[in-house]
Amino acid sequence: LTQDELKKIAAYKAVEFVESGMVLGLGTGSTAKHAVDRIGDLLRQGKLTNIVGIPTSKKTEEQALSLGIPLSDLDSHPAIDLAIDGADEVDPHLNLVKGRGGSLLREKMVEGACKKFVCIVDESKLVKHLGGSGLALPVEVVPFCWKFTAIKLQNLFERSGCVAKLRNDCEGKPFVTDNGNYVVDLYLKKDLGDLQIASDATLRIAGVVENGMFLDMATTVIVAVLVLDYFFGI
Ligand code: DER
Repeated sequence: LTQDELKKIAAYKAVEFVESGMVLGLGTGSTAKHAVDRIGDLLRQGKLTNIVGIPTSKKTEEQALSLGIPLSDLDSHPAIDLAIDGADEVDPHLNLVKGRGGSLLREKMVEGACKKFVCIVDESKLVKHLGGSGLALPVEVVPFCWKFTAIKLQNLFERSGCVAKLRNDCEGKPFVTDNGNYVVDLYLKKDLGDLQIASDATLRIAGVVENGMFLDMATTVIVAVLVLDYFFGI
């Protein structure tokens, strides 16, 4: 089984939570893509009806439109029944790091409005502590004086050996989110300690829009694990 097949297994399992008539938060990323595809299939087969999707990115909006999933937004549907989305890291308390795909603001708005948020991952995303894997902890910032904001973020987590870097796109220009903002990625050498204190501290920096720490938001995490049976010749 490839990693993508594991992602697909987790995604299809999550879609079993979907019932006709639901308002659904549609996640972003390579794992959530499988869930959105599956929802489109079930709608086309008539096994699901009367679904409204609230996309968490322009990319997911395009995918859902191409599948014929009826779409709306938070203004029209402020209460969402169920969101299905991936994550970059999951700790044992179901706290998440998200945003390496750059959609963290709309994801956090949508998933914060859900009664149930099912997070879907392959086992490579499981960590003991958030931010400790040495991979990026994304923070969405306004483009205005982003360097000033990045230095404030770096100093905030100095004790964790933080290095703040502006995320660039494939052409070496600053990556721009669906909301016209930049992303500063924080690379930490030690875990963040109290996550809520860390998260709140970033949001007190005026140029910060949102961070990629999704604390106490996932109600369920589905992990696709490859179990290899070792048969020893006797
Ligand atoms: O950017 C995001 O928040 C994505 O959901 C990301 O966290 C998971 O993306 P993946 O399913 O492609 O690994």
